[in-house]
Amino acid sequence: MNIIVAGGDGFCGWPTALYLSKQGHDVSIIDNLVRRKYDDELRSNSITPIASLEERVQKWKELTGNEIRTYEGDLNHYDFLKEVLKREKPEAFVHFAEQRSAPYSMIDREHAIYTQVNNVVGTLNVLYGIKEVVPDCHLIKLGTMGEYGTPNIPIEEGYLEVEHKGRKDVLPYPKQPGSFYHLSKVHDSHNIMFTCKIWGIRATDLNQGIVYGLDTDETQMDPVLANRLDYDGVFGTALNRFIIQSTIGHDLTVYGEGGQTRGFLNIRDTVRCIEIAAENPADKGEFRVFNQFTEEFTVLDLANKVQKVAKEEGYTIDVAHLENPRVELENHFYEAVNTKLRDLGLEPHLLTDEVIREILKTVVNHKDRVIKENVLPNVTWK
Ligand code: NAD
Ligand code: USQ
Repeated sequence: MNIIVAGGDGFCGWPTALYLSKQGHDVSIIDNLVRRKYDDELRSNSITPIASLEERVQKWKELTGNEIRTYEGDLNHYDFLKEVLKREKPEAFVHFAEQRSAPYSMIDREHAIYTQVNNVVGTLNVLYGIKEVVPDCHLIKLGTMGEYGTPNIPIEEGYLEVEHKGRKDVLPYPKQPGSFYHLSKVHDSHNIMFTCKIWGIRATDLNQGIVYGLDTDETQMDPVLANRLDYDGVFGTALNRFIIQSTIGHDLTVYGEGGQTRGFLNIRDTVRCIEIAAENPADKGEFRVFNQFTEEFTVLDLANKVQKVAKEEGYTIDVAHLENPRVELENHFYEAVNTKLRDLGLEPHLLTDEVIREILKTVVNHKDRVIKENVLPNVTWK
C-alpha cells in the first residue's frame, strides 16, 4: 500500500513510518520539522539524542534496503501538499502532523491561535487534497481521547444512542475538551465528519490516549533510528515524565490530587493500531471513530507505580502534589469503551513493572541531557 505519514519526524510518526515500511508498505513522510523548532523556542530538547530526518531515512535504507521518501513542507501550504499527493497517489494518509501539546496551546493568545490555525487549516487542506487528487484515499487522522473530556457517563466510541422526548437517534458523542489544543481536535473531527457526508471521504478518527514509552523493534535497530522522548513541562506527558523525573532524583510532579483518569497506550500499540486502521479502511462516506488506548489509570496510580520500580532500581523519590496549573476535575468518574481496535486484532502491550523498568533503563543513559529548569510546569490555564 502507498502510505503517506504526515508528521513522520515526530514521536508517534517516526516509529509508525518505520513499522509500516518494515511490513512492506511504500511509505513517504511529510513533515515541516516544526517540532524541532519548538525545542529551540522553549530552550528544551528530547532526552534521547535524535538524528536529522535525512540521516534517519538514510540509515533505514542502509539497514533494510527500504526507501522512505521525505517531503519537507507544511500542510498549511496547499500547493505543496497537492503536489505530494499527485506524486505519491497514496491509498492511506496517516495524519499526525499537528501541534500536540495542551500546555503549548495555553501559553498565550498567539500560541492558541497558532495551534488552532496549524491544526484545523492543515486538516482542511488534507481533506481538500484528498477530494481533489485522491478521492479514494483513506484518511487516518489522529484525534484524542481528550476530545470527550470527563463526562459522568461512560464514553462510547464516537457516537451515543440518545432517547429524547420519545424519539431515538445515534448522535456524535458530546465533546468537552480541556485546552485550546484539545479543542482543535474537536474542530477537526467536525470538519472530517462533514466532508465524509458531503464528498464521500473515507476517514478513521483515532481518539488516542496518552502514549508512553519510546522504543519499537525498529527504532532499536540503531542509535540513528532512536525516537524522541519529551520530559519538559510543556511537551512531556504523564508517565514518560514521571519515569524521567525518577532518574534525576526529582519528586514526581502529580498535579493536584492526582485522581485525573486517562486512557494510556504503549507506543508499540500506536504503530500497530495505525496498521490495523490502514488494513481495514473505512467505507466511502464513512466517518469511523476508534478509541485508541489500552488501559486507564489515574495520574497518582502511575506515580506510585513509577516510584516503586524506581526504588527497586536504586532511585528513591517522593510523589509531590503540585498546585494544578490546569483547570480540570481531579476526582471523577471515568469509563471509556475501547473494543473496536481489539475486535480488529490489537493485542495490547500492557503496563507492567518490567515495561516501566525497560523505559527507565533507556532514559537513565541520557539523564545528563535533562535541562532541570524545564521539568516543573510553567504554563497555567488561568
Ligand atoms: P510530535 O509533535 O512529536 O509530532 C508531530 C509532527 O508533526 C512533528 O514532527 C511536527 O514537526 C509535524 N508537524 C506539525 N505541524 C505540521 C504542519 N503544519 N505541517 C507538517 N508537519 C507538521 O507529536 P506526537 O506526539 O508524535 O503526536 C502525533 C499526533 O498524535 C498528534 O496529532 C497528536 O495530537 C496525536 N496524539 C499524541 C499523543 C501523545 O501522547 N503523544 C496522544 C494522543 C494523540
Ligand atoms: N499531569 C500531571 N503531572 C504531570 C503531567 C501531567 O499530573 O507532570 C496530569 C495533567 O494535569 C492531566 C494528565 O496528567 O490531567 C495528562 O496530562 P499529559 O500532559 O500527560 O497529557 P495531555 O495534556 O492530555 O496531552 C497528551 C498529549 C496530547 C494527547 C493527549 C491524549 O500531549 O497530544 O492528545 O495526551 S488525552 O489525554 O487522552 O487527551
